[in-house]
Amino acid sequence: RFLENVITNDVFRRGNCTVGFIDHHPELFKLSQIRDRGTKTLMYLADVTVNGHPDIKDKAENKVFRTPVVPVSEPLQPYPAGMKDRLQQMGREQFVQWLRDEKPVYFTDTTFRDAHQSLLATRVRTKDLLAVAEAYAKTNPEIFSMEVWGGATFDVAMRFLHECPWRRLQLLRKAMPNMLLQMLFRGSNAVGYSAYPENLIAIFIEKAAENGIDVFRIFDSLNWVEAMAPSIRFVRERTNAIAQAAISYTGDVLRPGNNKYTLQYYTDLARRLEDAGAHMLAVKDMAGLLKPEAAAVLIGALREAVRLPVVLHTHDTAGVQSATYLKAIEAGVNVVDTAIASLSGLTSQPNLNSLIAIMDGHPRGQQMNLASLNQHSNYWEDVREYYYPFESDMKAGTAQIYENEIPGGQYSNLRQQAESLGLGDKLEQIKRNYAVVNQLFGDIVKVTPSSKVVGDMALFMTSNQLTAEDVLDGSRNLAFPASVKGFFRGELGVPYGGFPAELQRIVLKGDKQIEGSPNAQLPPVDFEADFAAFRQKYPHAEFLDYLSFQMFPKVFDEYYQHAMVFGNVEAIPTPAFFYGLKQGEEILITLSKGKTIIVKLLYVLPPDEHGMRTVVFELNGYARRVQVRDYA
Ligand code: BTN
Ligand code: 3PY
Ligand code: ZN
Repeated sequence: RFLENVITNDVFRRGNCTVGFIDHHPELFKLSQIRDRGTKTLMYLADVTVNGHPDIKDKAENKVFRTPVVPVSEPLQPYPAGMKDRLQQMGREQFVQWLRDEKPVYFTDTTFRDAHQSLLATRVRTKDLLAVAEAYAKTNPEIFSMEVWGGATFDVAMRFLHECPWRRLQLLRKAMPNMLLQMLFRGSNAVGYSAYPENLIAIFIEKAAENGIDVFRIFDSLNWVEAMAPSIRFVRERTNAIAQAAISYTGDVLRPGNNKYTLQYYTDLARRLEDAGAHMLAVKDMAGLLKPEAAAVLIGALREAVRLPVVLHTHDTAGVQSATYLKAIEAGVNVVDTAIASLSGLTSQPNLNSLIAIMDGHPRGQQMNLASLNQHSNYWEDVREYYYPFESDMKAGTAQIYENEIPGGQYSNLRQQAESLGLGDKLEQIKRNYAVVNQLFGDIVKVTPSSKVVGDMALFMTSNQLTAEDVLDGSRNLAFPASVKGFFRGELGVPYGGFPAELQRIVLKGDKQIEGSPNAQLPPVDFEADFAAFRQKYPHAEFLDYLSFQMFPKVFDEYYQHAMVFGNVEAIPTPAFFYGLKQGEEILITLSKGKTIIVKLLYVLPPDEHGMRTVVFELNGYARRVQVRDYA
């Protein structure tokens, strides 16, 4: 006999439960209330051992992982002064002026955010980041900033890793007190994929700063300054952090005949962002299109147009972006975005370690701890193996990127997306259609979420074998993807140069474009009433969880239910988290400071007549059995 509980419930297990699941099935949660953390952890391990991890499709049965070597750091050795200390000493106005005039070029390290977002589908867990955070902060205080938060990490942490994104930030803040922590912020879309009410944006920024963010990189997917201005203002007015406004780079400023995204376009934008109150200016080359000669011209012009420090971000999809950085450095760029060697290159950022090596002897180089950086790279080389199911199979840089203009993070996910739609053999067609859609849409900036709209449309055209002419043939009455309709309704704002009128008419089918900015339509959140209702429904949750819920209600609901059943799964080592345990395997799990459990898998019994399996563990030397449903 067994008691059914949430993990043995089919609906929950397949992730089909809706927001009302807890209300409708209180009986499923009774059992979990009384379980202690150790037992919850055993439940998790039993389930993943028997049923596999829902996120892992092709598990390599006999894979053996190397044990990553965590670079040493002396726990008692104090943190050397870093950029965070300098910011605090100088205050932000003086700090950015200092940076602007500094001779050496500085580096932002994206390893903890964009690098794994672009190479490993954002799946790197807090535990693996935290393991090296302190050592990194103690040995590499010359780094300008660590990009650790925002972008896709917020929803992926909850959705796939069952982790609290806020806790990740808090833990990294504590481990890296001397470094500037940076996040990627999508303006009025915050860390989501559509607009949120302005008072929610304000509170989100305030709480992000309170919990550790020092540098907000703010962008808008259509380079729409109106959508970025409120975020810049909130950073200035409600925090002591730096508002780094980012211009998303598209096209090619030096292309003959280019009359849309010209040098003038970029310098005008830069001046408007400076006027809107930005402390720093970034060029966000999300697809890696900025060529070396163009970088020299663009960075030079931006340095002249504004008085702000200038940052350059790129993706190495074409394989040649270090050349772009060198030209940008010679044109006066203050900071470039790079990733630790073993998580660099291809759709990620250029290689930090190698760049530092080639800057040795360069007038803008400075002494850095390459030996330490190389140790950290070795650590990540081994940790990266844990995440092998999330690798793309890209082997080398591609010059096709200049034609399709697909952002790095989207490019590495495209094959998987195509395969899941049964279009695995149509990848080349999808990439070509991506460029076709861009032209149909009037040549727009493509970065989250506008890039997703273009991707959805390219997949739609490919699966329905549509040409540009078919799309423009109003008599076909096509069922356009929802994101495409939303785009033409103006839900992401208005692209530079406006919407192509004919296609807009065809897609909207009589529906109207919204007036003004997308979130001007949204009623403000009534925090008092709404938070109270949230607490009723999620009694173990607090205000930061409420912000997670506001961003992603359904994802939060599932995350919460998972936490109720399995507890906090952050502490489980990554191989066990994704692949379960093998018979006889023993692992150590530190549940909290001073509470470490030793878990050994003894054996898994065959399913009984109800499809339930008993999994027998040893927990701190005592035999413990838990029951899970076998879904095979
Ligand atoms: C337990 O571990 O048994 C209780 C779990 C309570 C988890 C809630 S879910 C949302 C919030 N965020 C956390 O990190 N913990 C709480
Ligand atoms: C994001 O918004 O997540 C990005 O990385 C855009 O480039
Ligand atoms: Zn990027």
